[in-house]
Amino acid sequence: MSVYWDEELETMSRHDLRHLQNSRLRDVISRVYGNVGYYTDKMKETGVTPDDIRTVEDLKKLPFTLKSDLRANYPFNTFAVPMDKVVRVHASSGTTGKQTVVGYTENDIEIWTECVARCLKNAGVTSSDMIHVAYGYGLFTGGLGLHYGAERVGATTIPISGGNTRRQIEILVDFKPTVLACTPSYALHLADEMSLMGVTKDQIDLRVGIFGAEPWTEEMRLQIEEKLGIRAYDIYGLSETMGPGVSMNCECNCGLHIQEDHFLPEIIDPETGEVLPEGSIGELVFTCITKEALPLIRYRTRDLTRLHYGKCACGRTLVRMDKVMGRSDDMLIIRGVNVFPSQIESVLLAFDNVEPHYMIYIDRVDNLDVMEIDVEMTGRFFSDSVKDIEKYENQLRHEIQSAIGVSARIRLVEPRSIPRSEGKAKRVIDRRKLFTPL
Ligand code: DLL
Repeated sequence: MSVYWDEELETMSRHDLRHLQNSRLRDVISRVYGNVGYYTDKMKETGVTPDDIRTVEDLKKLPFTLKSDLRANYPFNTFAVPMDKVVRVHASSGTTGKQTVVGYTENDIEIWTECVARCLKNAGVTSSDMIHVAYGYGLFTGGLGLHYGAERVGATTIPISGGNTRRQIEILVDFKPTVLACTPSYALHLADEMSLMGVTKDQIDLRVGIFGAEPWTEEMRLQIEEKLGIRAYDIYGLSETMGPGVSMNCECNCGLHIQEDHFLPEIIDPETGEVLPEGSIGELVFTCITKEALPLIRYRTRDLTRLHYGKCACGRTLVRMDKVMGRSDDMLIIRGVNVFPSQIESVLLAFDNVEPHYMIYIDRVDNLDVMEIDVEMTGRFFSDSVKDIEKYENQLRHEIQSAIGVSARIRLVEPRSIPRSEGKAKRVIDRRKLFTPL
């Protein structure tokens, strides 16, 4: 049985793939130039015409598209087809400003469905599986994105959506789905609630998790695998390019294969916008080469990662991206030092008795940045070692200081005292009010 969903495209030689990308790129550039006033104006301003863009190497001549450009053209002005060709819209959550709206033609939905089906196949999902889709259904792309892909694979799909955790657990026990799709933080929440309800992993049949929509560390992946007795896979995507399914790791777990026949990736320096050499860490930028309704050109994701073009042991030739380290706009600058929440997570989760739930607070006191971290501990820790709390806090403080170069006040808190999320987790509260959202 093949391990690929679409062997021809997933294992195509780099030479043939480049050829396909070049021709799709030329096509999309002439479509946006002809149909999207925003791109016509921007290209004219930059002095670039569609004839200047012949191959992927020419991409760097084009200007970037930013989230603020989509907001300025809210809701539908960046669409490249008339509204009667648009069969669906979704929107991104808009936690830091007005939401952005994305649209799909029938063909866009077809491509999205195929991309998610490929991802599920990467994780070994087949028509014999039953998938519990606990991503939110609605304007968020997670629920419907996974749903269509799961049905395309032929798996039995449970469209449970987010929330009502106890009912979700009842379904896990009674229906016995084999695949769980939700955010990694919600997977942990489900595991915790299961243990509170006295449900053990032997009472469920889950074997695979399809987790994404938020950054999560390798340490967190291992904890989820242990708690739920599953193999946890990482699925990546963003509404602006499509939704989930832009990339996904395979059984080798050495990066997430990007569906490069649809999305052209670049890595740039987030400060200067300069394209970085292969292997550098920087901001991921995508050009959608097959989308019809919203084919974004050089869209700046703000996600930080690195690309690997070497062939993967699984046989796929599609470029791999590292697990997302965080977003350039999540980067905290604390007393001048750049800190990513994922670095803190890695340190914390290497300690025994630390639960994968924490909250980082940043304040400015007397013109000085102060970081405080609430770290949730296991119940066992509090009953066994009350006298050791101070010692443990000191150890954690020391490790954090040596890993990131900034000191933090650590507060060990009781089990279940950190708020749980049903969607994307919020782990940082910056009370310095240094920036006002766009
Ligand atoms: O989160 C789409 C999605 C749904 C992906 C379900 C995976 C699973 P947005 O709400 O537009 O879309 O948010 C996109 O979420 O730019 C990343 O910062 C983050 N993100 C998504 N997947 C991952 C991941 C969906 N696997 C933003 N790892 C992106 C890290 C992720 N961050």
